[in-house]
Amino acid sequence: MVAVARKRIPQQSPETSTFESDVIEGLRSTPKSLPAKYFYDAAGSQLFERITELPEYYPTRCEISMLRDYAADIAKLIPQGAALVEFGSGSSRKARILLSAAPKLAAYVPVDICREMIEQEAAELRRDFPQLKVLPVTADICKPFDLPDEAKGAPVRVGFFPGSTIGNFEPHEASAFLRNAANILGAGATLIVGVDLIKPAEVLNAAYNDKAGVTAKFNLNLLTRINRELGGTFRLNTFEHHAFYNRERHRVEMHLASLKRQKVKVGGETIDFRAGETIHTENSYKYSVESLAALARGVGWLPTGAWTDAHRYFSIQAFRFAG
Ligand code: AVI
Repeated sequence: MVAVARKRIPQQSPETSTFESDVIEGLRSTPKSLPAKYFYDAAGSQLFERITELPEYYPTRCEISMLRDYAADIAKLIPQGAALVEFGSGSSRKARILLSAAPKLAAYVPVDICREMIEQEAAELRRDFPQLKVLPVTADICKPFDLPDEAKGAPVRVGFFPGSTIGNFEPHEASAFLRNAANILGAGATLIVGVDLIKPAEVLNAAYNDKAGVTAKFNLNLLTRINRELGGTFRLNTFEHHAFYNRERHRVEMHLASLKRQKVKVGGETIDFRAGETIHTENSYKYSVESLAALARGVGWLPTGAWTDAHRYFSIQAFRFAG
């Protein structure tokens, strides 16, 4: 028998109680949903790393080779003495390409919610780029946060938001993110964004339904996390990964479908599932160069450059904020 952890509210950290209330709220809604941000516990982050190496998952490979191919052009948008601010920096792997191409940069500000990761990454960057000031900030990139004084004092700031993470936001959230970035970076700023493009459904469906089943594991890991952290009773073999391109809404949707009628307990609540009922776990919006430019224009960012690969699978787009 599986031991089910009891709900112990007084011992919970604020993060756990937000996770718990978000999960309960999502599972009580019709249709059921869970926020995609909760995919990224330690196991989920490792699974995502494996996704980026899958033959079917083109975005990471495409973006990295574009950053390498167009580094010199992109670096022209980074003026002397500028501070590069990366939103959701993680491993800074992509920023390193820009840092090497733009030696006139004065500072690099990696911003991420995970303090441990950016502090460790910052130490390595200081070693590899000894002339660069590396000024990590721990913050939620969707909320207002303060830049370090040295970055505020730079003649101009350049934002960097690669990985098509913007595609995991609802369009109104993407627009709120762009507005927040403008407020943080200030007048005269440039923003460089990596965005996955609208393309034939077969390519998208294959990218989110890989043959090795890694994306399925990544999706199902959310239930493992709920079981472990919230004492949930999800049986993983009774749920199945579903991912498909929704042409009308220009997004890949991921769901977890219950294979049978069942009850699941989470944090003292009992959730009923019909056979075939799904939990909507992620949207990955795909844009055209024009549709992202329209969204950005709406909050004051003017398009100043756009690069795509030969297949037009992925784009890197640059914007300027006049203020
Ligand atoms: C992180 N994000 C841009 C990925 C995407 O493609 O939307 C997350 C992902 N989900 C399934 N595969 C990858």
